[in-house]
Amino acid sequence: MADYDLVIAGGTVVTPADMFVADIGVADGRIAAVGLNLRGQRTVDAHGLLVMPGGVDSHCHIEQLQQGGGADEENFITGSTSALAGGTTSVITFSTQFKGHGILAPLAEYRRRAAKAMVDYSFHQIITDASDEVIFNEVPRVVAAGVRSLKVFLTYDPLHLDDRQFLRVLAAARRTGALVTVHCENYEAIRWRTAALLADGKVAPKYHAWSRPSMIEREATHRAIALAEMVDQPIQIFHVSCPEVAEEIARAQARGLKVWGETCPQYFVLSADDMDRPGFEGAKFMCSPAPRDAAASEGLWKLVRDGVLDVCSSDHSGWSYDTPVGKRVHGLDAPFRDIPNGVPGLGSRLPILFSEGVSKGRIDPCAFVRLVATNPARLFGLYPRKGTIAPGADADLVLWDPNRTVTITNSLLQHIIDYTPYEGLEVTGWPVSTIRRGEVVMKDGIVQAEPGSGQFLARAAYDLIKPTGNVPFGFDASAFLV
Ligand code: DUC
Ligand code: ZN
Ligand code: ZN
Repeated sequence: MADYDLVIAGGTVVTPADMFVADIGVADGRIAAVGLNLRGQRTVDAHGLLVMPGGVDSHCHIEQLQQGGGADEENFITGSTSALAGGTTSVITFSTQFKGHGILAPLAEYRRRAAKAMVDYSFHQIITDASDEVIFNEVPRVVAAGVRSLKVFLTYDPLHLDDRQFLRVLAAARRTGALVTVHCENYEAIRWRTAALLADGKVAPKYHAWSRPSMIEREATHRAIALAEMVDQPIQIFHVSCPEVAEEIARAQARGLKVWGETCPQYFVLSADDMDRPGFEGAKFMCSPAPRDAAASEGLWKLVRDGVLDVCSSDHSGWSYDTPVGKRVHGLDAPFRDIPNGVPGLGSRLPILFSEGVSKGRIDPCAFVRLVATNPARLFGLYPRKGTIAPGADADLVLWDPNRTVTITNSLLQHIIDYTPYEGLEVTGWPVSTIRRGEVVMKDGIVQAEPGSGQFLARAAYDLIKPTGNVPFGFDASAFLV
């Protein structure tokens, strides 16, 4: 008699801590047992494959509402398809705010759009205008609804916050028990350098990197950490591009601060030179912070191994290359300043990291699992439901062929964006099948999942992001509504 709805048989199970050959028994969409000789109504043969937790992509932009109406090209159906094709089963995307407006109405509209998803999903709430109404009334309501992370930009028009506004967001997060995630680049320094570059006629995509060298990211990271330390508010630094930025995080961690660092595949395999292609082609590689160079990429791996950077998300932010709404929205002669930033990466995240990390011997499979699934799940309050293989966890799994060599082409990634910056990149290691809550939703590249079958992941309060209790002079300024 069958004890389980589904058994994944004979694979090498990779947990955050261990690797062993075992069967996984699934009942009611959850892992019910990890053992030997399990019997299920259905069996998936995993001999010769790795069986890993489904990826958790804690930073991706899907169908994000845009100023002036509309939304990002990548929608929740195509975004889910790409994620599942690449072995990712949960995402955290962004509900945004437009200056002068609140956050409740866009969140309601965003939830309506996300209801089509086939991956499980949660949101970060972007704050672009730290008004009294938003900070004192709306943030507590949004956090109570399970959106337990706020995102701020220290640069970008019209998104960026000045230091005073950033402090108000940090304080609101401390009062409500939310994490703050931060895009760290110095707004004024980028504007100043950009003006000089344009005055000198340096307008091509490659000058995007020139406009925002690494010290611009390092300075903002240092400042974000200092202000968060003063408020005693845990933060995650988004998309760290190079070691000198990560070293700011390492110093904070050594002082016992709750500061975490995220990086992304683009910082391991792209460089500033990619933007120096003929004509407009360089726009395909344009994201912020800018990719640096090979030495920076290699240096990031050491910081991953040391645990300073413990999450690798995609920062999927797709803008098609050949459509009028994407990279060329302001024309093929647009100066770098006016070209939308971002690269697609939902479906390529796991293959690139596995190949560059595990196949090339830089990290072991357990470290890979921690980087792409366990650590993001823990940091964002989804663990142990997500991010691990253990009884009681959702049966979100990816069956992985560690020996399969694939040359990445855009069509394999199944996103709506018409290009990938990784076209032609050879990777070793590829997802064979993806299982979401016990349902096989991808097999051999074919995604079959009902639109709307993804679940909203409301995130309750959790200990990891509690403040440390250390405030300067013992005075907790966040207790005052200023
Ligand atoms: N940088 C961001 O901060 N967000 C999306 C895309 C990008 O390049
Ligand atoms: Zn960012
Ligand atoms: Zn982003």
